[in-house]
Amino acid sequence: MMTNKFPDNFLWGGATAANQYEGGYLADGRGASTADAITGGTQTSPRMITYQLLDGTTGKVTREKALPTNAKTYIDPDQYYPSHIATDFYHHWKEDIALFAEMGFKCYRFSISWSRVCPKGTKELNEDGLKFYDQVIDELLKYDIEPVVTINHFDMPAYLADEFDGWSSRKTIEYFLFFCETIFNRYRDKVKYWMTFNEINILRSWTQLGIHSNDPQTLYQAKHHIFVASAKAVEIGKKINKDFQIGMMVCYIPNYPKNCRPENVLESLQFNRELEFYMDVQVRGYYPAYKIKEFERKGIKISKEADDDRILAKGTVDYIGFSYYMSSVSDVDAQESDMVIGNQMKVAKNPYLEASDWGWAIDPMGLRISLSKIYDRYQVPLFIVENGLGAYDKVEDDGSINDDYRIDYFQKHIQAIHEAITLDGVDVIGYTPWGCIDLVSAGTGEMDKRYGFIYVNLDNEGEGDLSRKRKKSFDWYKKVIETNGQSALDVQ
Ligand code: P53
Repeated sequence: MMTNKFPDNFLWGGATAANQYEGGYLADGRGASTADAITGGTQTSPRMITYQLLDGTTGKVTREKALPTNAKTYIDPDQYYPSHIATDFYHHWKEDIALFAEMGFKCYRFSISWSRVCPKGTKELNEDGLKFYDQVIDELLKYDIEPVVTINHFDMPAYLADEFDGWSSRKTIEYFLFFCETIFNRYRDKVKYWMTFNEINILRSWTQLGIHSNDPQTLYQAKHHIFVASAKAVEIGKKINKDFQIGMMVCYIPNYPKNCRPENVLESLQFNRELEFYMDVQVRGYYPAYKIKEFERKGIKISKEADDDRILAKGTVDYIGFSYYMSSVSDVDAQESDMVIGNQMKVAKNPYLEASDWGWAIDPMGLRISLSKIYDRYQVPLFIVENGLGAYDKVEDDGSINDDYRIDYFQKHIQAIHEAITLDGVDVIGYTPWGCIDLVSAGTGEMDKRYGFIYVNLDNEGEGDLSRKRKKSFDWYKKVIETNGQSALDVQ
């Protein structure tokens, strides 16, 4: 029967990631991760990676730059690294989960820090690290909140980056699978929803992949190892519990051609393939023809082991998780000065849309378009695991935070999801707004870019008592969940 409602078991919730939220960076036996060696920043001053060479000299580079071949992770005592404390979920988990429960969360998406469980990333386990996640998961289940686990979100054990050049080594696959098997077994009866790699399409450079060089050959070889690792994780997970739902996760930024000029249409097609490539491999189980041709043209040679193609074909995912923040535009004639920074890439400005204070185009209809495009192409369940508005929030004298702009953003996006479900027939299983509690921005490393329903008292330099406060959007979202989305639809 056609219904006009969100599905009864729709997973409303929120999302975070260990490197941006947990803190507790060396607590209870945790090892350092690459994310711990990236400094803070702002919109105008980029985050830097700090490193040390064998002769003891130190240096720093932006994340776009390659590191010297033998550079090792280095924490400079004079720098501020926001991941070390982040917004301290490590010491506030009970209080924060109580707030999530108060909003009525049906699920909560978080990532497990690999170096908390395996301090070096190798097969040595840190039982105390696992105990932290035991507590978190048990606390969620106490409130009937379904845990949704991202296995790897933008970090890797520093040791693997230092000793193996991260994902450029095949050895890293084996270590990663040990980590997966450990948490799959441990949470076999407690966690059903997993996703392997956060925003697999935008993973790059040392911080996310542990690779010292950024040339396409190294990058795509590392990504091949990640594809194999993900597919193998699916295979292993299903053996541990056949009911596991194991998904992929892509940063989905749909691209529109500026107009009907064929050059722009072709450019846009190619831009979209940069996202589709990852879904093609992980949902269909093989490399698409356009990518094989691109590799040939660019002289990129992926070295594969005999079994790799079988592994990719066997380990296809159960659902597609994706983040959606903005759309982008292709215009072959765009001048540098007309371009906005939508992501790591520069994209042409869309004159029909407003943008956030960080230049991200706000496009609710783009979410309906994205859901339709993805579902039309793959016909697997879709999970919107990130969406939200990064904004400057102001605490008023009376302590209130009136984030009407955020309410407006969510309202329109929830309406778009509803249209995709009821008008287009898209199978959407849930919605977890990003940074449901304030946390460190991945892109800029600052606190000022806030996403939460819950405010955390901490600034860009790490000053603040970390106290939590409900924003106006807190009660608004609570109502949305209580009415299974209806309250967001009633207002126009
Ligand atoms: P921040 C760029 C474009 C779209 C999504 O991003 C992105 C990024 C990376 O900066 O990342 C995802 O914090 C990511 C989260 C991240 C969130 O979007 O730069 O999965 O870790 O925090 C928002 O505003």
